[in-house]
Amino acid sequence: MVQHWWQEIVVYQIYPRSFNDSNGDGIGDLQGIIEKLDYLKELGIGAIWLSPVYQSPNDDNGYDISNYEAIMDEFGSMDDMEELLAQANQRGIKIIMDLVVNHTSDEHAWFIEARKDKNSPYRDYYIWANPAADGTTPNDLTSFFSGSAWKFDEETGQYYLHFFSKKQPDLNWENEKVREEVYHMMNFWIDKGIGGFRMDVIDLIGKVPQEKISTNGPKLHDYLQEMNQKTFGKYDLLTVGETMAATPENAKLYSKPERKELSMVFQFQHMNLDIQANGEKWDLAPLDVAKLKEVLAKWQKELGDEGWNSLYWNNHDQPRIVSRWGDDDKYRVQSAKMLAILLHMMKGTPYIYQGEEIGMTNTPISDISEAADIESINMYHERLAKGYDKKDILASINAKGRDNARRPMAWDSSTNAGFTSGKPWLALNDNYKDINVELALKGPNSIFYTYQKLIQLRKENPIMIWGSFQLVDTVDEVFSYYRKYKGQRWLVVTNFSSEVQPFSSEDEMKKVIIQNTVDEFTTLENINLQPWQAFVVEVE
Ligand code: TEU
Ligand code: CA
Repeated sequence: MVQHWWQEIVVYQIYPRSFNDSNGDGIGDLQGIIEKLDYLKELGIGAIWLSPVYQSPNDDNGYDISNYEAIMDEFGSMDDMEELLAQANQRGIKIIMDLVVNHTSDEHAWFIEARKDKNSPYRDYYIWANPAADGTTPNDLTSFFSGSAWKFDEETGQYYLHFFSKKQPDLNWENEKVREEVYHMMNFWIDKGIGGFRMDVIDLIGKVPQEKISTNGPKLHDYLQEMNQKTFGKYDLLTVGETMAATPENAKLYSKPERKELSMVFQFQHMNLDIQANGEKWDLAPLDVAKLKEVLAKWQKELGDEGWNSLYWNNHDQPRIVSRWGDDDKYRVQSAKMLAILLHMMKGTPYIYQGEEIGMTNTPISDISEAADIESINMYHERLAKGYDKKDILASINAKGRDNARRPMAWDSSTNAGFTSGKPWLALNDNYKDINVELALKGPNSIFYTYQKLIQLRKENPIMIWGSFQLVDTVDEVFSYYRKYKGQRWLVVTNFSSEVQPFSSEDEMKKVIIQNTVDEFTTLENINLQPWQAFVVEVE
């Protein structure tokens, strides 16, 4: 297995709008990120995944791009971007750009031209279809943001496809000119010295809408191999595909080195475990820890030697993990540390989402007027119209809404947590006086120092990167596994519950690697694990 730098580091995701505002307009920006690079250096991360910073009308907060080679006005200028790249690289931190090429904004020049005229040279950059015989939508494909995936365009009397908002028309990847435009843009950014790309909904680019095929279309891997060959394949860049329909089997197709596609993918199977059968993300169900163990162990096993895993609990689309599957009340610190140890000790590249390292929590709302995210707002109106109870709809948004991840970062206990000197674009969680970076850096036992130690351990111990994974058979709520490498054996033991749980091992322990309590271990036999207790020990 060839070794790559992106297998040895931890990536930190920044959602620029909510990270740090340097000019008092209430919106995070690039200069604000530059101000915090030393903080990220202290955490020890090796790369920053930057959510989109390109020009955008912000219908979907930057995931609707109107110019791929210009910076969004609110975030700053191309000079600021060049300075961020230089300042990060000086600190040994690479910048991973967010590549959003399944769709553009409807304000992109290509779409403005395309919608003008059926004979425009840009018409086939997008996906158009005539109305059905009865005048309605071409078929019943639906958008991820509620409603039909087809929008009627009066000007030329045809529908265009949009799997996300109406202002995010899908690009037609069958069109070679589209592919060439994308590759040209990617090389523009590669030439600036970026460390790689996160690829937004990349398993949608092979879609065949006429046959209602969305993910895993017939030409998906052909396109990825062509993209690799025409852009990043010549360099050693980190490329991570967001693949909502990935399975351990098809994930090998993306990350098997000899296939020359991607470094790794973000899979969603663990993220979909607290959803009712045949439901949407909003149809809540409790997490079954036994299922979580089964899913994550399968990914560890299947991609063990034939590909590479990403490891994540959080991102800008997911609720805060300590609220979702930990305990954000009595055991917030303990459970957040347990979740960090459990994830970072697995085989793969870990991703930390801004605020995860200090245990930031979800931010409940009591009225839809407090929501900013188009996905939540559209779902609210759609379900209200279908007769759902408003209380239930808000409960779903409070559990799974994307604004939970987008509340501004809490830097200190001053007004607006030091995020902005102005009015924040989205209100902060009012617990920032108790949960912020300044407090975290002071407290020797903060969640931050658990993340910092996990990152340091990864730098010092090849077993964390290259060791094999073997699940240990335990009671349902205990998630335990070995990592083994060149005769070394580490045993990871976590109590994924707020109750005391039994654990016993005949392994003879050598030393404690990391733990979230102060227990002194003399034996591993017949232990009563405290709520959310986690430890890693080296064993004979
Ligand atoms: O997300 C795609 C996607 O899968 C999301 O719709 C996700 O499943 C859902 O939001 C879970 O709550 C990517 C980006 O990460 C997201 O921010 C964008 O809104 C979307 O694509 C369109 O670009
Ligand atoms: Ca700003």
